[in-house]
Amino acid sequence: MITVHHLNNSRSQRILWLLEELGLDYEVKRYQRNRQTMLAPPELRAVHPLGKSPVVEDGELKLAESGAIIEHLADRYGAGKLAPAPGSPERVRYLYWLHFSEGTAQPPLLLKLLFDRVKSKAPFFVRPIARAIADQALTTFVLPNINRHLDYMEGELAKNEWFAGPQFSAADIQMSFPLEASRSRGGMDDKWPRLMGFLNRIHSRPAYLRAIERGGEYALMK
Ligand SMILES: N[C@@H](CCC(=O)N[C@@H](CS)C(=O)NCC(=O)O)C(=O)O
Repeated sequence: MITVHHLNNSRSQRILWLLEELGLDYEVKRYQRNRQTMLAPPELRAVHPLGKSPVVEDGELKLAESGAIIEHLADRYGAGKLAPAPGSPERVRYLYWLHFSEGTAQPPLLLKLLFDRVKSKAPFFVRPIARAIADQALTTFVLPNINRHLDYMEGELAKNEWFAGPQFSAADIQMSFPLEASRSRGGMDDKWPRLMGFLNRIHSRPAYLRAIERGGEYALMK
């Protein structure tokens, strides 16, 4: 039996979606973010030392890190369905986007979340200074990087319908989270029509909808 340690409104939603695409049975153990801090509850530390989600148990194996989990599950159970054949050009693109998602796309989106929070939550007496510093970081580094990433991904989807090529793959599942986060807090809108179209296409997939029912609340932080 596969068990997914799932945090509400989080990356672990992708794992539920992948398991639905693969048609596998699985158990979901749910954890709720702290409403003030938005951090994971301490019980997740008992599952994995980093205390983050997702973590998957697959028999004896316990694995964290979305990209590794997705690669493992698609290879072990996909029978070639969601991962292009090793050695093919699609496989190389598949690996690239599997890593790009967390390695390149996510960092400025996390910084956006943090600096926006600094601006709204800094103590009253330092707020003007905190805002000035946050704005400086946002305008010089964070927003230009988010926009460059969006332009780049838009251009890549002009070449193929899906990230790895003409076929939907687990790399599209991995890429869903930064694109959903970009739409929710990174300013992504109709200026990037292919990326918006990508979100529309994935959101209408039956497996995506079933995973939302299994996982519950999935509203990404602004
Ligand atoms: N790169 C890791 C990131 C894991 C991660 O940061 N997960 C978030 C959920 S979106 C989390 O558990 N946050 C709660 C916390 O840090 O306390 C992955 O892709 O699995």
